[in-house]
Amino acid sequence: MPRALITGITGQDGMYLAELLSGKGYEVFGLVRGQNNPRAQLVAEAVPSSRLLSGDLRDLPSLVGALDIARPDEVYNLGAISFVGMSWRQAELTSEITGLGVLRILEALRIHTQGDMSKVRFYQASSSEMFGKVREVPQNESTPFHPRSPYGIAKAFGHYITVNYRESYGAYACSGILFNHESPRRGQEFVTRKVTRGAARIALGLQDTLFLGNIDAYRDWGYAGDYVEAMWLMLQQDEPGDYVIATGETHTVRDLLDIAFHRVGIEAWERHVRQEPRLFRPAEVDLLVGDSSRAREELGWKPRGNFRDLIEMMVDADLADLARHPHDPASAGRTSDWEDPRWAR
Ligand code: GDR
Repeated sequence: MPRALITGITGQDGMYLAELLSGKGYEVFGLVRGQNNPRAQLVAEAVPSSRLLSGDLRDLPSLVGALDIARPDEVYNLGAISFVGMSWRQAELTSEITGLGVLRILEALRIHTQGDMSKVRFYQASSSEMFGKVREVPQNESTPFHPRSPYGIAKAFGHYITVNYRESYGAYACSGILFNHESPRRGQEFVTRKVTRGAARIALGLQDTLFLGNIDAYRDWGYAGDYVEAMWLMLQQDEPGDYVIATGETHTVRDLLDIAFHRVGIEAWERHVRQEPRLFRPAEVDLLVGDSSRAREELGWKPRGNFRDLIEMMVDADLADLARHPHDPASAGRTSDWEDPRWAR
């Protein structure tokens, strides 16, 4: 039975990956941060056979300990502070976890394998945010990076340190440069889920207005369930490498609004949406669209479904969820603290 350790198992991707691997017969271990992490229960429900180990990407001994217990064949490093908007507010913490955390888990692996880093396969969750300011369209594995947020900069460090451990120590280490990927499990701070949740709440009369930032940004949005499959495929190749994972289609936040509001029977979303300067980012990534030819050719990977299906699925899931839990505090549509205008100074 192959064994895998997933950092960030409590996040959207961690949960889909845990389900995928356990369905393939893996023994799945997950690293969980903090005492009594409330999201651990969600993982236990989704993948009852998974085993959760305490550890933190800020704490090297805990990482070595988790590796010694899990004795994995594959390690997937998905743990990060992943919300770009927040990374300006907590730039140091983002660098510490999203950036230096990658070095720590690689170093823990070097200790655990006693230097033979080819023995355990390693996946690093790199991001299209590393491309940042548009240099070329579409973006592929050789497009230069120009990150525009502390998050993107931390991810660029993680990417390069992964490449460096491959080149320095012969690590079997892959970096997946994933473009945006969404699902009903997406956190409500991200724009797709904020919009699908907001449209559903407005249609049900639970909310009247949705506050957004820049709705002219273009993103290449795919389905998270497809993207975790690409992570696994990368680690099944003879040689490790870096791959862009994307749909190749790009849409604006406006397109997202069109589809989500249409799904709930509202055509004039403009009446319900207000753009607020406090929700604009200090530096924006205007246009992302990925060229995943390498993954398609070498891994045989391709995305299923399209953008409209994805957004409609998310709206339907939010409507169903709100019908079950209309008073769920997590769905109260409150302004989160990162949106507080005092941060904008
Ligand atoms: P992103 O995702 O930053 O691309 O990173 P997000 O959904 O947060 O933003 C996408 C675009 O929407 C614009 N936007 C808003 N975004 C949010 N969150 N809230 C708003 O109110 C809002 N209004 C407009 C943003 O400015 C941006 O242009 C995601 C994350 O999952 C990263 O961890 C991952 O690495 C990349 O995708 C690939």
